[in-house]
Amino acid sequence: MKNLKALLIVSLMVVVAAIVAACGGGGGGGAAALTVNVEGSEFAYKPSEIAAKPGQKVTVSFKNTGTVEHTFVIKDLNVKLTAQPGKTVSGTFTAPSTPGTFEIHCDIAGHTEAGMVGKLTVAP
Ligand SMILES: [Cu+2]
Repeated sequence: MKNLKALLIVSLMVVVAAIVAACGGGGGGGAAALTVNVEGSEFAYKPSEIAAKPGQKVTVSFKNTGTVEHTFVIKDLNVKLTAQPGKTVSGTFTAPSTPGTFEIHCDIAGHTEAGMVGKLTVAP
């Protein structure tokens, strides 16, 4: 009798765990929104690489820790954030539904050439 009760409790826990797993697993494409804090200075992004899931909503909070104006541009996705020194600007975009890599760069004259580049990787 005692064993049966224990078995019942264990099976119940397994069922609950299965339900929780099913709900939390997501039905693909429904990745939770991502917020990334990126710092820009002369002449680099920190971090310089961002990873997102296909179709994921991405909010970039771009802080200019340098002494001149910097931008955060992902040309392929029509993303452009411009931050004055000491300022933080943010923008939200949706990662493409197909995996790939997208260049991030600062479009202030000379900055890309100086190494102010990064990469967005979209992968499942
Ligand atoms: Cu710059």
